[in-house]
Amino acid sequence: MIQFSRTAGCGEVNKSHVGTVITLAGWVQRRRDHGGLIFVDLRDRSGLMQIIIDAQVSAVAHEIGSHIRAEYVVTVTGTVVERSAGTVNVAMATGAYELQVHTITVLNSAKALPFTLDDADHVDEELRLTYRYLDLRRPVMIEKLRLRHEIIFACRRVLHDEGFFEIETPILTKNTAEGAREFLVPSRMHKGNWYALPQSPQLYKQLLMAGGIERYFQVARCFRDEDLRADRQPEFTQLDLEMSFVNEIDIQTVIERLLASVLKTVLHKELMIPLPRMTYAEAFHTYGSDKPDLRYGLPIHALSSVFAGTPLAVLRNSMARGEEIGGLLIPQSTFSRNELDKWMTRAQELGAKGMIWIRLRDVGSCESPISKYLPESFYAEVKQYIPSAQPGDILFVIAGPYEATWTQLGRLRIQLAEQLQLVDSDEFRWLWITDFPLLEYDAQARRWVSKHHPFTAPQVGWEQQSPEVIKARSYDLVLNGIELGGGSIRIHNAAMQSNIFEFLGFNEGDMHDHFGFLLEAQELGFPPHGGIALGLDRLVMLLTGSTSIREVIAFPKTQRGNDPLMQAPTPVAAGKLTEYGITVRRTERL
Ligand code: AMO
Repeated sequence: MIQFSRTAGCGEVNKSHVGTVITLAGWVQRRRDHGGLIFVDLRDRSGLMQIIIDAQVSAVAHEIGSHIRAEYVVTVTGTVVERSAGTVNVAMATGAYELQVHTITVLNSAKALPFTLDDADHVDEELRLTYRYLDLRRPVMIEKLRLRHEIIFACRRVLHDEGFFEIETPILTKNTAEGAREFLVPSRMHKGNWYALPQSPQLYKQLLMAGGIERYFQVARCFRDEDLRADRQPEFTQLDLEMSFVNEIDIQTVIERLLASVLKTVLHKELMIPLPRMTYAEAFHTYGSDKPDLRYGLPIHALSSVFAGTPLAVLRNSMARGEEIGGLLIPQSTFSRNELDKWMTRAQELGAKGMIWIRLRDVGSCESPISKYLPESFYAEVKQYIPSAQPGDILFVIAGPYEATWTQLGRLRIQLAEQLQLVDSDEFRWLWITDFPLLEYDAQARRWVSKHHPFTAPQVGWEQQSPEVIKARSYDLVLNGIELGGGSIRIHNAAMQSNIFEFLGFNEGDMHDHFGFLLEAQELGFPPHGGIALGLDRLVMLLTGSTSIREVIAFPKTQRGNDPLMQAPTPVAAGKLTEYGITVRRTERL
């Protein structure tokens, strides 16, 4: 039987408690022993409260208090008193009060911790993840998980009010060719056969539309066996939704209303909707990316015309090959020669053959390693294409194939903005990117692959177009340079779906093996439909100002895909593998 009954949270103690007897329970954050008086900061989820154990008040409590240590779990009962004026701690929510302890009970002891909680920000992340439960005790982590809960709760409320049903879809599912690499699960009952963990509930949610559900959503766990980064985990959570009888704007509008409501209820911020929209072509041409960060400028400038008559062979030859010249203009740059050399190296690391820098001057020749090839009129010519250019600005110039060059410039733009501290971290810049290409060429596999997924509908006119110009009815939601969500209007017609599969190199047999159920459903009264999925971890990361999604996931994997707490993945006993009919070749390191 529980021997105590908690009557308040440590962080909730307020004026109304003064003079009353309350019972708190929590962890010992800090203990200071002043002989007859022991001060303890007691912590629970709600915050901190100072308790005083006075030998004069209770010798028994004082004796117990003299043995407790950091992270002991205790419960205390005592009287709330106001602190004297000089001892009020304004940094603490309950800093005007203290608890005069009558009784204290140790509920559990704690050995010395592997790291000090106050210092966890400086502790190796692997150690934090090994003892994640200790890490989570920190108020900053509890606050992140609280906000995550509030965000999910607000999403559920909005979607419920918008007429969506929350429906769970299977975790053990079929291996499909949706895009990312899947995690496989062996079947014991069907030896030699495998389930796949869903990389998203994509096909099930479409089948729910075939099932007449009309509006579905799910806080869905997704699994992808891909290289990990700060915003990627092998298992992550999507806010996934699908709607019937809608177009792109209908879906985007629901998301905008949802975001506005979440921001208002959770962060008390107004979101200006509708959000701005930009086509993929414009985003790529201006920012070298399909997820531009609009918190700063530094657009890419097309400079082939400026260099049309250049005597410089590298640029002339590049243009003769049909390549393009692009550049970034850094206003009033104070970069030294040494720094400029470093930027040239960075451009090469990003894949550029080389980079030219030019410091603009309105009189005399511009300063640059290629100054002797630049005409006196160079500044005036640049000014024609970049009216904002000023003497003292530096132009970074790269020549090469359009896609590669613009991608390199886009990445340089991000690095420059970081170095020049152009990013206002408090700002939220939302953006829809629309009109993506339907397909992209995978040079390694030597075939066309879907830019979004193979169920995305093409825009009208696609039958007459060649693969590289077909546009998709898809859209991404971008926040501060991070892809927060993606979705599309889907194909609901079997003939169109088979056609698209053919583009992707599926033969008749593959199509039926992988997607026979979908093609058949499309012949049995499939309604027009579309949807979107938001990366919930990414949303929470950005809204809480975190730098990695690992900060907003209770038990994330490391960059190498390990769970250092449970120590997964692990080898499995040979006997267990036999049950599944699996033998492992131990030639490779496990
Ligand atoms: P997509 O693959 O674009 O679309 O994923 C949607 C969003 O999920 C998030 N996300 C991730 N978050 C963390 N770790 C990962 N490894 C990871 N991968 C993706 C991103 C991304 O924008 N079924 C489609 C959606 C649809 O068409 O409705 C899908 O999954 O924020």
